[in-house]
Amino acid sequence: MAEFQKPLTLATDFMSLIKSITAYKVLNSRSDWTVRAQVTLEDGTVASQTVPEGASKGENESISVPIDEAIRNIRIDIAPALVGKSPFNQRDIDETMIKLDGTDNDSNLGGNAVLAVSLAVAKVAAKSQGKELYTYLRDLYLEGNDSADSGEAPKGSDFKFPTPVFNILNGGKHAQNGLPFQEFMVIPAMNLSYEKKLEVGVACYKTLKEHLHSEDLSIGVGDEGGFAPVGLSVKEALDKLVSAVKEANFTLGKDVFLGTDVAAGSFYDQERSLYIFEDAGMELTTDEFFDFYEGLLKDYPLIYVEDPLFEADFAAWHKFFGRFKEKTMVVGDDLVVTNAKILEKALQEKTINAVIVKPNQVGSLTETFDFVRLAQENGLVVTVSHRSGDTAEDTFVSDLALAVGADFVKFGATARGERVVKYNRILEIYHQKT
Ligand code: 2PG
Ligand code: MG
Repeated sequence: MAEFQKPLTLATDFMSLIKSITAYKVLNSRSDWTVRAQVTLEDGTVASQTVPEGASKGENESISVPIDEAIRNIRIDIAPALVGKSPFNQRDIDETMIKLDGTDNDSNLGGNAVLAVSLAVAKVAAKSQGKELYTYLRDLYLEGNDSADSGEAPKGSDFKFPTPVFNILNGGKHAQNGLPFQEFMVIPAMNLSYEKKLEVGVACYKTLKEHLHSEDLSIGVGDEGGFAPVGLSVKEALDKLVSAVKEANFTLGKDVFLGTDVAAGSFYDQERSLYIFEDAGMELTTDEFFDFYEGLLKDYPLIYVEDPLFEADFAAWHKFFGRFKEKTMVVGDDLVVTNAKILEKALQEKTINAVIVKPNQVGSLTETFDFVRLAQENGLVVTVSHRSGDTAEDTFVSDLALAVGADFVKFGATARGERVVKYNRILEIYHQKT
């Protein structure tokens, strides 16, 4: 008797299942160990993925477990649960791991373990289909997008190229140079080509270097490749950016704008409810800090302000948003930690008009997509970001930015291999597409 044969209509009928998953440790840019997961399909396709690690983290981020535990969890717990599954059903892969973990912050298996596998599966699936990762991710993203027609996501073969925000002067936890704000950024005008925008970032980076050197300030760099001189106040740091932009012959407020990631939680004293600028000997109440921002927004073309306040103080964020939203993008990072549930709250309480996207804050690709979808449905500006501890082999966030149609990318300065490789990957795609 003839055997029943399934009609070969589904593309997945031709596709390979997961054969094995393993993991081992590799080094990141801060000389810390990180996990690399490797996934092999039955058809022999192999892909691997490392995960980054932040220094200034939000309290609600997915929890990384120690490296040896992460490796063990991938080999002993995650691999048996995923072997035999289809790598093309990303939601099933991610939900299986989330269920296996059983917590809402990945603290059993480790967000580092779960994310490494989640992203490696997407990569191996793309590779097995012979697709570029950004194309595969775009299709995956749009599949779950009910409002694909009305959202900001790219359609068909159209890809939107993001504007980089270049962190060319480092402070906070990335530099330990006494500068309280973490990142000082130059942002090229939106109407330039991606390549031109990179040229603008490079030019400002170089003039900043010359400028600091001429003033006998250090030109050593911080974790994200920006310069990290000691002894500058916030305003002096912004003044250095202004000089760099001018010396590169750009017009500030026309060709180039400024931005900052305050990472305010890293210098907020929760017990005393004060923002502490230790080196400057300043202690500011939230209201005083608002006045400080008023001055900054008056004096500098700051179009991007990330984490201006301690993340748990939603009432202050609401007030800040009401007061400054016409003047600048109010960007939530530690506030929302790439978590759709927390974003819902942030939206209800009217606190932000822009978000940062970092897959390792939430622990899986599916949850990252759910977050971006919600952000875009609500008209928020989207920035896809690296972490301060990152690897030079990892360009997943570059492809992700293209896939979701991000408005901005934040990959640090145009220096240090692990930063440059991410800008260059978008350049590579840019040349494929234009
Ligand atoms: C941030 C990030 C990346 P970290 O705060 O936005 O720039 O820093 O990875 O240390 O959290
Ligand atoms: Mg941040």
